[in-house]
Amino acid sequence: MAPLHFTILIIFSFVIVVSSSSFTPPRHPFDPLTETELKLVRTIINKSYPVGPNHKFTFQYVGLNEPDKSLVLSWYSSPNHTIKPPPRQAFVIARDNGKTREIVLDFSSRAIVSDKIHVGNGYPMLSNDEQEASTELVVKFKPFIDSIAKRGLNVSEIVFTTSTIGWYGETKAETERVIRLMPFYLDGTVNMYLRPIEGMTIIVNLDEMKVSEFKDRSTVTMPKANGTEYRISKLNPPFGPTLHNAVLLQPDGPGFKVDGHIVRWANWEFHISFDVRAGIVISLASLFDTDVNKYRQVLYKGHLSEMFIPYMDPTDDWYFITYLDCGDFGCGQCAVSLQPYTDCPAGAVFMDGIFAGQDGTPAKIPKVMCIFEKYAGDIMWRHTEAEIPNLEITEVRPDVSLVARIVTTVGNYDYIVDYEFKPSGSIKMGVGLTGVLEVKPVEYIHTSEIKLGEDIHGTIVADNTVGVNHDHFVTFRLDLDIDGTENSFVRNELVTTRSPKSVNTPRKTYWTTKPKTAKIEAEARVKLGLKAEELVVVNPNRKTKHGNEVGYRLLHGSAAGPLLAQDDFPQIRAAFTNYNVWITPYNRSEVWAGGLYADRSQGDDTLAVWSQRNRKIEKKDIVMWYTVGFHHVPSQEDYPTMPTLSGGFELRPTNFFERNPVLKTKPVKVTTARKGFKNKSMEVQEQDNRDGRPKSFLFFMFIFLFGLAAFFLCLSAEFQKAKGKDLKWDGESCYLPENRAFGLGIAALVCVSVAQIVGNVVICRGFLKTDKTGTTLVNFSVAVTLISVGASMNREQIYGKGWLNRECYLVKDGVFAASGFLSVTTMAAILGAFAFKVKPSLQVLKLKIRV
Ligand SMILES: [Cu+2]
Repeated sequence: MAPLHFTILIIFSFVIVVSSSSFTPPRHPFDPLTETELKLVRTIINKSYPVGPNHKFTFQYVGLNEPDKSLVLSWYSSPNHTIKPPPRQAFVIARDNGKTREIVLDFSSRAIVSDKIHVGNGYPMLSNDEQEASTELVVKFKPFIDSIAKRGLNVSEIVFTTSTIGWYGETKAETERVIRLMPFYLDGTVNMYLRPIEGMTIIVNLDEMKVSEFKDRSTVTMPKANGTEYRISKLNPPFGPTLHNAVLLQPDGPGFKVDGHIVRWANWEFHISFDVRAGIVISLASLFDTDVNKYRQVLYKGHLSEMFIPYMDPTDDWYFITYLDCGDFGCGQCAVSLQPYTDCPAGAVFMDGIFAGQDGTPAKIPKVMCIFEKYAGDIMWRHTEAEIPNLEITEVRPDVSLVARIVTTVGNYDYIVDYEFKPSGSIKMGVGLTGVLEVKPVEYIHTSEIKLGEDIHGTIVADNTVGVNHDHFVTFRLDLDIDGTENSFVRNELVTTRSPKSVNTPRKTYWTTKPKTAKIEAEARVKLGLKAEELVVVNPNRKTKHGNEVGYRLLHGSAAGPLLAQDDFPQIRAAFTNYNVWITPYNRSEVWAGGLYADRSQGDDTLAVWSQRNRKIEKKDIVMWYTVGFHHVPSQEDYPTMPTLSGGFELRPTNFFERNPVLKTKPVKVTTARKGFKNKSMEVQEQDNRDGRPKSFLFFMFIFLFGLAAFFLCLSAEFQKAKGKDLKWDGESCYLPENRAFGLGIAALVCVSVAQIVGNVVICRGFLKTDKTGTTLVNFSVAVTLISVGASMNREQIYGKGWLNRECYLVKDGVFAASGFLSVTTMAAILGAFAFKVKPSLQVLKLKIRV
């Protein structure tokens, strides 16, 4: 083949590889949308709608469109998941010139397959961008600047939080897409939440991006900055209490494997994903049962569905603070990067979260989720037997669990959400509340100053500062599939029974179980704590060897229900908290307990409304909804930051196994750590961004193909170079005609140089955490020198001039071939360094603080 044609072929192949690898579908149907997919969504939507300066179009939610459950299960149950996975689609909620648009986009056909305008109540999640834009608007708003000046404050020290305002019976026309901005004062503190500036009503219309209402009522005492600091570097002695360093020591490294988004640990296998609204999403959690030698289904899908945080102050500055955090602000969108060793212990594996910004451009929250093994010094099971003469037995197994964690900082509050898997088969959902209280300025510094009969709506926690009473309701959606989709919900009541007269006993009473299977939704709404009952999800089609229905029971945490009246507007919107537990039949559209459109919702699309349909739930694919509730009466210990307050619940196997599933677990070797000991697992592990792979592949191919081209061009030059027979002699001087090896040598030089420049400059500086480029530079220099010299010897050497000192020179056999070999080894060295470690490729967007 002619060398020119060969070069064209190489470049053509490269172009094909580039274009074909630009879109690689992920492997698992529940994998979160990748950077590439988000970009594709943006491109297709921008082409399909008149997006531009005169047509406001904003992305409010972009996520994976829930794949059809039956298709997912068919794929999942096929041997090695070989059958075709369900179509991969994105679900987009956008604001399109004042309307809410729902778009479903299919990736394989690269087409919009569904598009409709939402006509009901409520608005989509707020984007970070529009909240930031609204604060920038107000800080330049003249009446606001004047008010601040009137109070003798400095505008440059003001920061805002953005608050949704709920719904208080307004008609749909009156319910505009607006938010309220709440100003806080820095001036000597970074703990702005403890210095609110009250007495102002600032409303911003988000669609028009203008201040639609501004009122300044009064000046209220502002709490001082003194005592609000929480950074250790700024605090003064005395310090304490002193804690010794603690570490989980795993000399053999972590015991779990992360393959893409699939996590395997002990007897568990599950998929973990990130959603901008829910945060962590756990799917297809299965347990390996050694008795039957296979994985058994437990949880099809579990995640945060909604949070409800109503504050208990009905005055003008506070009445509207009744957040639906996940629906209003996005519990994933507000999630923060986790700090290695403090947010998550040594040995944790971190994963990034990728989501679409307001204009559809992908943004990343690095290390947004972590997975780690937890050894808290608990006992998994034990027994000491001392009753047998001459024999004492003690068997103890320490408890180790696997935790998937996310921290959502919704303004002042930090919510720690844990999904904890135990080898015994339990899954524990944990919610930790920490951060900063939301406070109200008052004139008092002591409880004795409070007027008789006056309600200050909270606790004086510092000078002029009241921590306002409030609730936290955190609702999980748990699509349990116990050994299959056909499940029932059993309320197993423990009933006090009088001993029958027929039995000769001095005992008057005992309790016994009265199981009742809930047939319809109304029978499965539970207010915890009212009676003694076990709540169990069973598979009535599967029984143990002893005839018990296999199941999972709910071990609930402290029971807290709503205290607002049923007809109060916030409670109508958050009616999903009316019961702690609900069971609904699986419905693909029933995901968000407060409604798909939570902001300014009117309570017509909540779990409470769906449940009113009273559908059949016996032997059906059912979903459990559980609300973790806290009534929070603030205390002085919550100031200036609050120690974590924890709650949660557990799903525990009940007659799921034939016996204790951890009976044969060997005792874990627990080692103590000493100074100077380097633990292998201490290294922070970072999950490679899977979406970075196509990009890495492109660079890989680029260098590989150019290296290969250089090799073949050198080889070709080797065969075509000037030979002794070409040499002419006029008696005095020598002459050599120009040869094809000259062109081939130049082409090889270009190829090897391009690959080297791209490899070293672009990749090594931009992507690699290595400086092992020295060897490639030596190789490269030798190769370039040989090829340059060789090529120039194949140029025309004219009479009287020759190549050097009027003498003609020929390239020795093997020089070009050796150069080709050197080119290949240079590229191989670069590729080796490349494979050594690839940094994530996505640009990290720094997110500003918001509420
Ligand atoms: Cu609280």
